[in-house]
Amino acid sequence: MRTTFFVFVMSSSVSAFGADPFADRVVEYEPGAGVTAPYNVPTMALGSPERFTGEGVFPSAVTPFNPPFNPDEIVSIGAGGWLTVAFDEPVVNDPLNPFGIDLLIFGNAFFIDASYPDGVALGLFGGSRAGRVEVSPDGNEWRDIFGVQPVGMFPNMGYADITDPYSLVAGALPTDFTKPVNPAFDPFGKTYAELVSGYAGSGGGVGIDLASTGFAAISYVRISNAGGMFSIDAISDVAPVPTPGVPLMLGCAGALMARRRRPYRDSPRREGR
Ligand SMILES: [Ca+2]
Ligand SMILES: [Ca+2]
Ligand SMILES: [Ca+2]
Repeated sequence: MRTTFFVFVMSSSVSAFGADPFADRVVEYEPGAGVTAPYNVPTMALGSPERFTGEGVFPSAVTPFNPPFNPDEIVSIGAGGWLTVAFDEPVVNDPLNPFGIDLLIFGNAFFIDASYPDGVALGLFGGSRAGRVEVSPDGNEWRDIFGVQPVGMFPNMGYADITDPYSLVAGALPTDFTKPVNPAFDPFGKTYAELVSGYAGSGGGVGIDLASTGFAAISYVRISNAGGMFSIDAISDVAPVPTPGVPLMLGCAGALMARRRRPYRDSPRREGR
């Protein structure tokens, strides 16, 4: 029971204190085969995913048909390469997270357009096939996320109010990069308007559920690649959906307690149980 309460208060601390939900530090980077400058800067995987790309080249909004591609936005990982990033605030396996998804990885996959330039999703291009995602609470003990590729469904979407999938201007309504797309949503054969509706305000991303790892929370993510090449834009911590009826003050008090304990950040030897 104590674990359950802890999970709740840690997740509340994120929203209560407005902590940055995105990966904060690069721990290790091995570019792998075929990765050259300028796509070899690992800090490009930190911070928020991109909403607008191609500045100075072909400025355009990030949509599931138009992924981020500028070298000051993404970092590439080739065969034999890996990238390890760390979060300042632990990413919690929170039962209040939508669809059980705790972590989102934003890459450079995109939909092939069956009806250019209308934006009808035919298939996915540029997803990883030999990628691997591992997580760790302390940077020492690692566990695999099985059955997940680091780059793939769902391609990134920067704005929720764009009607042109190749828009040259930004939208006015930003999507939420801490909200996963419903994994049950099937994008194929959908029009762009249906895709926007299916994303339901989410910015996309590959959804990771920490439940299978047995870790209550993690602070490290390692993305590796055994073949081909893909790029990473960002990694984010999913925001829990507030439970109606839970008094705000309970969440705040719990968050203060959780911050005081700081069990994962300052106790590297303590492993998730
Ligand atoms: Ca940009
Ligand atoms: Ca979960
Ligand atoms: Ca980025």
